[in-house]
Amino acid sequence: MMDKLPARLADHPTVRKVASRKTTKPGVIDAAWLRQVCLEAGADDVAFASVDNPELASEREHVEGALPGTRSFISLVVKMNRDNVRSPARSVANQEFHRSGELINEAAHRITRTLQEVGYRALNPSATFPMEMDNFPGRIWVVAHKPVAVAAGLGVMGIDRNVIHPRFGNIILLATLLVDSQISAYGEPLDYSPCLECKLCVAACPVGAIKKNGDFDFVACSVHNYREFMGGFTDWAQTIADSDDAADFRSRVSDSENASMWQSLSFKANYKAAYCLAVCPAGEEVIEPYLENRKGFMDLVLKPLQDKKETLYVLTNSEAKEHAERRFPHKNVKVVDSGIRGR
Ligand code: B12
Ligand code: SF4
Repeated sequence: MMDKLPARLADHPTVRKVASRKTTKPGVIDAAWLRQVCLEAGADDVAFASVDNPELASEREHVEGALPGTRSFISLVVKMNRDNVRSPARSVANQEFHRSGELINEAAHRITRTLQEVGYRALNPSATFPMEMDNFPGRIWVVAHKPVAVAAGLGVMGIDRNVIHPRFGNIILLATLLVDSQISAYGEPLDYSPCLECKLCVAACPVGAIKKNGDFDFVACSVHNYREFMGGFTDWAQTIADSDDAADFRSRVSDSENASMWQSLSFKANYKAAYCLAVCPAGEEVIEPYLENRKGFMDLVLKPLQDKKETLYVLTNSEAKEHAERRFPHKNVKVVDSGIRGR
């Protein structure tokens, strides 16, 4: 039913065409239909949550800001290729993160298009980067995928603070779509955690970001792992500004570090680690080699990452510095600035 329109608008060819066609307003989205749409678009698993879910109260104002009238979340999972993520060759692991990010963003984009075409308002915030950098160093993400996935029943956060899917484990990426309609069935949280509490993630993290009790030092993680993102890039630029001349700059930053920064700026920003995901044996599709031979699994997956000669980035006087120097004396520990002011 249209508003009463002024004659100038009512006579417009577009308006006449639209007024003459029969339209039915879409109702509540059928969960089984939507699940099929998501799987066909490339998701490996999907589940739904309501914006009214009290577990997701933290997301409400943010998603309302992005899509006013959001009623439901669509939570997607895409598996990554396991041995790529596990490889000590960082170029291989990074390529896998980037490609999987493209796949999940493409799937989310297709699903959004389908929803739009049947008459819903929907959007897909970036699964990975870019994000809302005006808010940096605060919350730059539109929606936090982990709590939505947990509330929808796609997994539970393990000791490593990543969501572990009951079948695929945690070598996965997540995405969340927003839609302005209710969905006929919402997921329920799992009644167990797939995390085995084996603590391989604690042993693997080179800067000690993951604590045995499940605490997470996100500054330690972001200073090292995100050396070629946001704050790390700013510190690199500060180092250029602070250097007396080229020779001084080259004494502070190695050729390899400069070339790596160039790669991150030219192609896509590269992570330094993600060893917590790599070593995690949880999940029905992942666990068998670990159950068959736990020592063998550690030699094959954990040890090469621990043995890898690489530079670890830490803040001065930090627990991360102490941990890196004590646990990994064969790695080069480099003190840097976080590049972030006013946290
Ligand atoms: C911010 C962020 C980070 C930050 C903080 C991590 C964190 N635990 O929150 C840093 C830079 C450290 C990071 C690192 C990584 N991330 Co990240 N990250 C995100 C992001 C954008 C939001 C995370 C979030 O929801 N945080 C809020 C709550 C839910 O997290 P939390 O663990 O309960 O709480 C911690 C943080 O809030 C942190 N914190 C508190 N206040 C503040 C303030 C700021 C400004 C920041 C940054 C953090 C922070 O401390 C809390 C206690 O540990 C999401 C993408 C998205 N849009 O959701 C990806 C995401 C969580 N990351 C992901 C991945 C894969 C990684 C890395 C493996 C990156 C890599 N490729 O190397 C590492 C793993 C680190 C780890 N073990 O957690 C995946 C996880 C997939 C999964 N299986 O769950 C996500 C979902 C991206 C995706 N599309 O799949 N990440
Ligand atoms: S590596 Fe072990 S302790 Fe860490 S998240 Fe995976 S199952 Fe849990």
